[in-house]
Amino acid sequence: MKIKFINFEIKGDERGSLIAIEELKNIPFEIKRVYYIFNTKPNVRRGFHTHKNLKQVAICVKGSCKFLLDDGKERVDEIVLNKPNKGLLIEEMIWREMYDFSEDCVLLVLASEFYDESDYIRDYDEFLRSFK
Ligand code: T46
Repeated sequence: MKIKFINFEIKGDERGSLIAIEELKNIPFEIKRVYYIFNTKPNVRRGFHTHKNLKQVAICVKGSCKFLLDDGKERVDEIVLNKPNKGLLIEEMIWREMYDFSEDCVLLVLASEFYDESDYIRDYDEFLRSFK
C-alpha cells in the first residue's frame, strides 16, 4: 500500500509561520467538514474503523501521534505525524487506528463529506468481507 503524504508550503517570515489549506488546490477534494482531536488521554488508541466513501487528510498541527493504515491486503504501522506541514491522505476503504498521542497533540482532520455514521464500518471482519 502506498502511503500518501501532502507537504504543505510554510509561509514563514520573521513573525513566525503560516500554512494555507485550500480545497482542490493542496487538498485533493472539496472540504465539507473539519474536526480536530485533542486532549487524548495516555495510551488511548482511537479509530478502529474504515469509511465506505469518505476521503480525509489528517494533519498533526501540534504534538505528534501515529497511524496504522490497512487496505485489507497490507497493514502499515508506525506512520508518524509530527509536523504541521505534513498531511496524511486517507482514502475510502482504509482501516485506520491512531495511537501514541502526545499530551499536547492536536490532530486536525479535513473531510470530504459531512458526518454520517452509516458511512463507517467499525467491525474489522466486516471490512475484510466487503472486498469479496
Ligand atoms: C476518522 C478518525 C481519524 C461527530 O459527531 N461528528 C464528527 O464529525 C466526528 C468525526 C465524530 N462525531 C462523534 C461520533 C462519536 O460519538 O464524535 C464521537 C467520537 O468519534 P469517533 O469515535 O468516530 O472518533 P475516532 O477518533 O475513533 O475517529 C475519528 C473520525 O470519526 C473518523 O472519521 O477517520 O477520527
